[in-house]
Amino acid sequence: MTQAVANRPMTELAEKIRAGSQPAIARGLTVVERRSAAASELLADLWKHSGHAHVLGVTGPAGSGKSTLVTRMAKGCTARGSKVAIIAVDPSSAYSGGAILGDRIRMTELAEDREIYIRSMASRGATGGLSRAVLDGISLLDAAGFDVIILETVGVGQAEMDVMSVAHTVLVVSVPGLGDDIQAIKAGLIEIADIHVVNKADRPGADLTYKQLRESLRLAHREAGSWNVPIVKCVAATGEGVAELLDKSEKHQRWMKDHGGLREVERRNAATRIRWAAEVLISEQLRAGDAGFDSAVNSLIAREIDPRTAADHLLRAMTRPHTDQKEKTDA
Ligand SMILES: Nc1nc2c(ncn2[C@@H]2O[C@H](COP(=O)(O)OP(=O)(O)O)[C@@H](O)[C@H]2O)c(=O)[nH]1
Ligand SMILES: [Mg+2]
Repeated sequence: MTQAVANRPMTELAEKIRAGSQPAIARGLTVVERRSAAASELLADLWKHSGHAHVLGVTGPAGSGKSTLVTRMAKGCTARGSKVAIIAVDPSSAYSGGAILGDRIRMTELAEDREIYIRSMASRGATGGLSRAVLDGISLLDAAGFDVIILETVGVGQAEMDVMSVAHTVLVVSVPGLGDDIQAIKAGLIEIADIHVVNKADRPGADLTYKQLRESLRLAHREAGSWNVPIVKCVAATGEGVAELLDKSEKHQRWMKDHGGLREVERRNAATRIRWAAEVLISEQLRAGDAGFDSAVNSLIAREIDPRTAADHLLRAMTRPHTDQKEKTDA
């Protein structure tokens, strides 16, 4: 299958993705996950057709009910007329064999909902690889015409933070009864939340968690005119509070649009992508085994030069105008 996908012209695949074909979307996401040259080609075709979807990030500790909540939200968005895609960035993602898969009724509901597309992306390789694959996955789904893309991540690690930085609206999920501290604060998530969710509000201690969150928001520094972060109590298991959550999310989306927030996220996203693409281009050139690189390696081992200076010299040599461009090598 790898070969078949790799040999097919990416332009053709991109067209099918844009037409919304689910098999094509699935194939495209696999290409993107493999981080091959074909992935760059595919993204080059899709990029100009993206930029329309609203990206919702949902993060919080494992077991807080994120997948359950995301399922409810996705169905709610669909009922409000949006096409929804879900990307779960979680190796233990409930969509691929945990709670929700075990919960036949809800999974069946989702599976029959052709408006909702679900994909899990787990980190197999490098940390950077995962966040890049997820960002490209978002662009792909965006170009495929999904109006809302919901990202589920466990709120730990740099990769998850990178992923959350591209979300237009970030929901941080807390639950009562995980000790005195609010998990969001412990995990350093308080400042990235646009909306706080106290899930499992059917459990004792939900009011306390709510109050603690409210207090920490009150104490947090807030610039004048900035978004007033709401706290919403939910019972994802029954769907209670989810409509309010979607209302707040829509309100945030409008606020972002009116206050230049969307543009800011787009700028950050674009800057990240250019930086990443440049890194790939540079390292492709550096590993080409040319004489300059080999001699820099030797100088470094001989302690004649330090790594940063060596890299600086190589980059300068690389960007000299008369330097021949090397042929693009496949990753
Ligand atoms: N009591 C209660 N349990 C919930 C609620 N939402 C989710 N759960 C349960 O919490 C467990 C973890 O849910 P899951 O959605 O997989 O959490 P995730 O790891 O954050 O994605 C599952 O057994 C859910 O059925 C809720 O609102 N109340
Ligand atoms: Mg989950």
